[in-house]
Amino acid sequence: MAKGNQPENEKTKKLKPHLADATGEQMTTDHGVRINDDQNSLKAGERGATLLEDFILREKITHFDHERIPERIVHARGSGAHGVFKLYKSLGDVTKANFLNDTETETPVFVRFSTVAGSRGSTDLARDVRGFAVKFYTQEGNFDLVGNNMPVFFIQDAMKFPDLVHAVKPEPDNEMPQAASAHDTFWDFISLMPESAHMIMWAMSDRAIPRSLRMMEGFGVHTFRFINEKGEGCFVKFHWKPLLGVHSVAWDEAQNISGKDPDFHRRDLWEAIESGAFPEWELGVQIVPEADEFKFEFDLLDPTKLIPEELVPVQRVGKMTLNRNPDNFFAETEQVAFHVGHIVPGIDFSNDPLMQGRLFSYTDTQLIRLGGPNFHEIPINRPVVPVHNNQRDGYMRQTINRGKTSYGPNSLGHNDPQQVKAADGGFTSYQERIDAKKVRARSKSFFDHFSQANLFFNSQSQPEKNHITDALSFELGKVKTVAIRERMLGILKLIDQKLAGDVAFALGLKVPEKPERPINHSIPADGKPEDYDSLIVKSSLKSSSALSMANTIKDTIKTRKIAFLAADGVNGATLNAVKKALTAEGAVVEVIAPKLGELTAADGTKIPVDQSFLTAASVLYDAVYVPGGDKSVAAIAAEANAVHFLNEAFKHCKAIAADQDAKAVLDATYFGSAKQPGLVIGDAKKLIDEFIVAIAQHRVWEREKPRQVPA
Ligand code: HDD
Repeated sequence: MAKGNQPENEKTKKLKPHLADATGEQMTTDHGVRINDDQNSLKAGERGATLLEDFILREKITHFDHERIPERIVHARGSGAHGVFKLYKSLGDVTKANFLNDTETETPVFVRFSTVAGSRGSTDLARDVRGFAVKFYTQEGNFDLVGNNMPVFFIQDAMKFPDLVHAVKPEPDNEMPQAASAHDTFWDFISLMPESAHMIMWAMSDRAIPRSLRMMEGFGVHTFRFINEKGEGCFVKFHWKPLLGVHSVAWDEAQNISGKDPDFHRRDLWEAIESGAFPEWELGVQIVPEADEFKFEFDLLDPTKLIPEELVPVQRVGKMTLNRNPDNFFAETEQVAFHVGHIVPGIDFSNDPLMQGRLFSYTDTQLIRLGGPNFHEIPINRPVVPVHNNQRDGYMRQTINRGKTSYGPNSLGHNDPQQVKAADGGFTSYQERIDAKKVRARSKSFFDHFSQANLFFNSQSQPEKNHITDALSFELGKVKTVAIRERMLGILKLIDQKLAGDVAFALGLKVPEKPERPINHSIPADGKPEDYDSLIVKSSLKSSSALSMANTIKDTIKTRKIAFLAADGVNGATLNAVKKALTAEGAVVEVIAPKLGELTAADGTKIPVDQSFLTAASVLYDAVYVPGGDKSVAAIAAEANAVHFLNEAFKHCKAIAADQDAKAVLDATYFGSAKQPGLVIGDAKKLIDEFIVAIAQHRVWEREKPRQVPA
């Protein structure tokens, strides 16, 4: 079952009995009768009517009619992969969870990445939060870490989740726009929901348009609890840190990719795994002792807050490697059912009100999505350890339970299955003391909505700040109701005056002197509105370097896609030398030419062509190289699509390299061949070295400064 270099593990072995290969098999009906003809329906005579008795036709069409299941209400668009998790060091002092103690075992995982708002067939490059859900198949049962690529959330209480989702989904009268938050209902809701201010900064940042799913961070978002063998608890935040760094595309690029290849992220993940370039993340934990629960300026239970890494460092404790693509998208990626409530001994919930509400939602949604209470029996959802309990029956039950007893206690069946002592690994909840009044209210410690939004904005590099300003100007520019735009400017003013001013300028509006007080529905109808000014706390920490992608890893070109623009007469020696050097560093090179087939180099050698200018586009690559060779250079310089390719690559701040004698191609572009950052012109060795450094920088965002470019 292992494909190429994609290894087996305990979970993949368990999936084996469910695999079906169509190699040399005879065709049968679903009841096992061998089929003689499944191309012609049964008719009364050759030209006659089709007969109702044709059970082969009926079965085939009926199955087809029922092929679709309800898509996820959120996170419908997703891509999955199998892998393993290996612990570096034991966390035994804080948690008894076996997979976080044992450094020998490899724990199988299945991961599903997703966008949130779009439908199942929507584009990968929507400006959106990305889901980052990991199912650990541990020896003590499944642990699902159902997180996102952003560490905070829009709302503080799960009660508001349906409102948030209704607001961001396409508007109900005309079902527009698809997979986009740039519309009135979303910003109407956000402008009335000041607690979303911090998350909005993340969602308007480049984090919402990742270069690759392999280049995103992941976060458990909520504060969880760890429990050790002694029953002692502490708080924990989970992180995933990608070993390729955190990188994004430009917004203009994202919009183009959505047309050129809406499956861009899915394809990128699939191809990386198929080629053996397995994506890797380190698992990080921020541990907070219980005694420190109240030592922060924010409430640990508030999901709109993060713990700055300057205050509590992230300890990297293990590594996840995704090393196998699913065999069947529907059976695995579509049917996988994640649940925040799937925890194992040693891990527990906190009282974060968003988390508590999620605990109900995830089982409930699988019941409707996967058709009943037996979704845990679908192969991808089964734990690697056996399941025994007195749950029975229901739609699509697969286990054939034997014996008379399906209740406990019982004497007829030896009282099996038996409960397990805590000392032997039986799950027990953390014994938190609760002595409180039942209230529908929110803690005042949740009321500071702006300090971390401000901290996030302050922590960004200038290009990142520009992108946030542009994103807000774009999104609010698509909002038709001026009052909503103005209300949002009022919110932005509380985050950063200059940001509000710049967005107001783009919208042709003024920042309101006295911002409208956003309605806050967390206040009960008979309660007093919040004192708005008291919400504006300033964080003592002015900036946090982990929040800026400018500080990420920039020393590798592994898996980067580089386009070579060439035509007949190309200098084959330089083309091959540059290709060899880049691929040796782990990059992927594609030769793009006026037509498919082969190129004839100046020395007569043949060079295979990977794409033509018709099938390729610059937005699908990380960098471009133009090799020399008189005839090839003349052809590329005269090829409008090639010039457009380079112009776009330049606009999107990508590294561009050209041989000394290929300058004529650069001179045909709007940016020319004058010396500037990220533009490498030279010969062989020097060109290669400088080009590799430039690609590893990911983007030359500084190039945007003049911000006046065509293409
Ligand atoms: Fe959720 C799916 C992440 C809040 C209700 N959520 C879903 C998925 C991810 C998240 C990654 C996709 C899982 C997959 O790939 O199958 N959700 C989050 C995060 C949240 C969050 C990080 C806040 C910290 N979610 C949240 C709330 C509720 C839900 C407050 C409801 C009260 N989420 C759902 C759901 C989904 C879901 C409706 C849709 C499909 C599914 O569960 O299986 O139940």
